[in-house]
Amino acid sequence: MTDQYEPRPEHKFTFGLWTVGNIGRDPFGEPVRQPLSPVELVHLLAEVGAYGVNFHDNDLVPIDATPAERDRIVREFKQALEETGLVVPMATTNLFTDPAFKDGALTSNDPRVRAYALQKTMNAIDLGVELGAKVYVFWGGREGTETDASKDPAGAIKRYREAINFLTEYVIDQGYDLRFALEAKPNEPRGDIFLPTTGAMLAFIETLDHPEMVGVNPEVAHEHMAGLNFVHAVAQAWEAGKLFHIDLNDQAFGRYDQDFRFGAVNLKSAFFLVKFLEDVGYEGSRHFDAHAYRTEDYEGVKDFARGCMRTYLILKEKARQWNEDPEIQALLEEIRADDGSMAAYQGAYSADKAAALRAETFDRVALGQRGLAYERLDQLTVELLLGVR
Ligand code: GCO
Ligand code: MN
Ligand code: MN
Repeated sequence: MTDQYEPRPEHKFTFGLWTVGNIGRDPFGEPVRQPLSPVELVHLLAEVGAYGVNFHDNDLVPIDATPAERDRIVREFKQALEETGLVVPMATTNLFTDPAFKDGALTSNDPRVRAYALQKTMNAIDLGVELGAKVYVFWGGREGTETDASKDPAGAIKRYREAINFLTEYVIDQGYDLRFALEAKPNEPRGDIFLPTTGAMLAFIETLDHPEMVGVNPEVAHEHMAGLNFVHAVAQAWEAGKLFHIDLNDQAFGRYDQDFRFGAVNLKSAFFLVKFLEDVGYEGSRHFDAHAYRTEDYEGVKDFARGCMRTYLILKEKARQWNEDPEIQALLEEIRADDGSMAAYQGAYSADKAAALRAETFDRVALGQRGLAYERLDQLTVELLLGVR
């Protein structure tokens, strides 16, 4: 299937080892796919046309590997990267699988667990940097509670801040070229996770010692689990200069954590997301943090990965059409019309401006009577997406 929707390196499509490597275990059922090694997964990703591969420390190096085993694994992985041309733009730490982290890592009540989590993260940062990562993701999957009897939620934020401050200093101390991206999620695996939305993360970042080194990694599914508009979360992050990374997938509102193929559920919001990223010129990875249905074998996993990228590229083409559609653009021009008569009241406050504004008269009734034609605009969008324009 060679056409304009073939992925190319400049599209910056990346997948985590844990995404195409997902073996289809769920709370009710055993794995349905045999695990593939990191080297095999790199080759699978190269075959489907991905640009890069990301990993948690333990996706690559098992938690109980000896130093010699670690070195062999990293050597073989580097060789696979060289053979395929894949790069590692992002890395992260697994602070959630091991039972030691059952009550969180950086916010655990146990100071030994917090210290171990810091040590594990320093080692994982070293590993990520060794393989070329420029972005380091923090997803606090277990940083939360089932009962608020167990933890002081304000104290937990303080612990989290202290840990991120420690780790930014570590990065500076090592002279690494690495930025952090914080990933919010409202729940799963904890009953409630601290800093549950991208907006909460953005506020938290401003309280850090090195806010300039820290941005966000918003994920479609996570905002949709919370019933929120993902495009708005991404736009706020972008506008704040904080969109360092993005996790693309899909998710029906109000369901369990589904991690579906990008565009599989909410095509229209996927369209506005792609349009936003392309319109503003976002230059980071388009990272798919999703996995194939449990019904699939590895051919199905490839279909899944190809589908994520292909849908992104189709939506990118649709965004171009939308931006060039004369009827849509004429409507937008009408909607955004500005005859300049209010220019004197815009921009920064001044006492004169305020006095002039107070003296102005407005036809409030006429303002309320004006139809805005958003029905037509949305229907044109739907028809364009359905391929009849
Ligand atoms: C999830 C998260 C994770 C993180 C990953 C990288 O819901 O499990 O999205 O997949 O993105 O741990 O930090
Ligand atoms: Mn997720
Ligand atoms: Mn994610």
